[in-house]
Amino acid sequence: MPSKKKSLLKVILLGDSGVGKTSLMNQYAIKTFSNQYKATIGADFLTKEVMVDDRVVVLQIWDTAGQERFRSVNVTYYRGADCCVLVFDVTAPDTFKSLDSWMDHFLIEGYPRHPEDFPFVVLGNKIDLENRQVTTKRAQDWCQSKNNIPYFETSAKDATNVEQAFQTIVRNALKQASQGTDVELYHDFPEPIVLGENDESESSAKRCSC
Ligand code: G3D
Ligand code: MG
Repeated sequence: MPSKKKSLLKVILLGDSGVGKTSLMNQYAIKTFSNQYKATIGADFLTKEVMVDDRVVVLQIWDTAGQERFRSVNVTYYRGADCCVLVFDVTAPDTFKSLDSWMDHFLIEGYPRHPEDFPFVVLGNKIDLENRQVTTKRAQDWCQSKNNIPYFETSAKDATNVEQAFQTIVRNALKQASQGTDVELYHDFPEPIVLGENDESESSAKRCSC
C-alpha cells in the first residue's frame, strides 16, 4: 500500500505591494495570469503537489494578500516557513530598495531557527515590460552580498522563468526542512479545504484562505 506520508513545505512570498507576488503564485500553481485578481484580507495560500526525486512534496505557497501594503505582515505568516521568496519589480527601483527591509523583517519577526543560512530566493519580476530600471547586475550584486541568494528574472505575465525559479525554491525549501529540525516535514495531514465554487485546478493546486 502506498505511503500516505508527504512532505509539506511552506514557502512565503514577500515584497512591496504591486510587484507581482499574487500573479507569480497563480502563474506557478494554477497557470493563470489575471488582471482581475482582487486581494483578499489576511493571508492566503495555494497548495501544489510536486514530484521531487520520486516523492510527492506538497508546497504551500503563502501570499500576503494585501497586508504588505501597510507593512503590517502578521508574524504568523512567517511561522514555519521553509523558504522566503523576496519579490521586486524590475521597473520600480523602490521595490528593489525595499528588499533589505523585507529580509530584515522576516529574520527579526519570523525567528527562523538558522537565520544565518535560511534560504531566500529573489525574483526580479515583470521583465516582459520595456521600461526596466533595475539592471540584472545590480540585483545580482545585492544577492551576492547577501550570502549568494539565488536570483531569477521572471514574468508572471508570460511565465518566463517561473517554473525554473520555483524548482530552486522547492529544492532549497526541502534542504532547509530536512536539516532535522523541522518536525512538520513528514506527517499525515488532511486534504486542504477548497473554497469557492469553481475549482480552477485541473492541476493539483488548491486555494485556501484564513
Ligand atoms: P502583488 O500581489 O505583489 O501586490 P499583483 O502584485 O500580482 O497583484 O500584481 C500587481 C500588478 O502587476 C497587476 O496589474 C498585475 O497584473 C501586474 N503584474 C504582475 N506580474 C506581472 C508581470 O510579470 N508582467 C506584467 N506586465 N505585469 C505584471 P494591475 O493592472 O491589476 O494592477
Ligand atoms: Mg497580492
